[in-house]
Amino acid sequence: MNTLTCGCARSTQSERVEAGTLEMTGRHPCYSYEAHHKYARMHLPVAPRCNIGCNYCNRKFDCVSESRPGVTSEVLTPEAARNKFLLVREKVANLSVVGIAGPGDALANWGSTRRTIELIKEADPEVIFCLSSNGLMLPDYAREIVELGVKHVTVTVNCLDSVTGSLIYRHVNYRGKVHRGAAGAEILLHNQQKGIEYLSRNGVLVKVNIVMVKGVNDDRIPEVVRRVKELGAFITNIMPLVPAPGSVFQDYAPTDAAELDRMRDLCGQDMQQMRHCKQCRADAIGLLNEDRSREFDTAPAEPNAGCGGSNRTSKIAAAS
Ligand code: CLF
Ligand code: SF4
Repeated sequence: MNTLTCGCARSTQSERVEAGTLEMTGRHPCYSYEAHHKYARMHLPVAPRCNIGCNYCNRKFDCVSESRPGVTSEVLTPEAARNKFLLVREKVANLSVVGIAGPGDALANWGSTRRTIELIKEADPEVIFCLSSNGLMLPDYAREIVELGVKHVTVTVNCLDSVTGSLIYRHVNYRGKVHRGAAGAEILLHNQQKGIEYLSRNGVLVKVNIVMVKGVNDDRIPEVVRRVKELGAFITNIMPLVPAPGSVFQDYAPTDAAELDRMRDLCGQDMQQMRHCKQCRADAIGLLNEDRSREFDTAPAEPNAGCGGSNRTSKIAAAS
């Protein structure tokens, strides 16, 4: 395994974060509540594959950890993604962030993800890049993420212990070998924490998403929040379970809104909480509460595709 060594262990997070990064964060609609009314983001769906199996996910749809189920996305090559960015930049005012959030995992498709960032950086050095990942491959790629200048990374961490993890993750495909149950969860949880610590110590603002599943991980969420705070994370985003048809958790109750609020209040005593997440799709464009992705749709429309109101064709590659 590529060993990550952290920066100075004694410096505080604010000392490690450059002023420029904090300025960017003021224009990031997910990291800053105030920014979400003003600044737009666009997601580029260049990452179709995933390397783990979450029980709340149906891989016919986008990654549930950073998007809502029931809609599918086209998949773009890095070159097509750059071209789409140039088109959208002309038409969407205050576009500040380009995010890669699936429809699978950004790091399970690292070649495409990295190339997309490089191409867009060449075209516009001012863009704020944002990545979302399950964190499995962070020990391999965190250093490159830092070197690329990405300052905002989201990692979904649902628990700290492999027994709870085995209830959430069916398998983990790590470097070509499939690990099931607690053994797979162990690898994933270890890599997530190692990656969050490395990124945080190297000037990246890490947001941690947590999917709240009643009776599975809900009583463990406060300890997840405390742990990721220790590791240097910037903010947590506790998200409701939206049971995806066809997923293992399809018959589980959706997370109750009042219980979610109470959990956010409780965890807010330890750490800053995001409360304005829209669980957007992997090709979302615009303000968080005003998705304009269909205006820029390049996929041919198909009648009766029935994807939660969208009629895009799913071009997502098979899950690992
Ligand atoms: Fe996209 Fe995610 Fe970056 Fe935001 S979304 S990769 S951090 S630019 Fe934002 Fe959408 Fe919620 Fe994600 S509202 S699902 S938290
Ligand atoms: Fe689905 Fe992979 Fe996202 Fe889990 S990390 S919700 S399996 S796409």
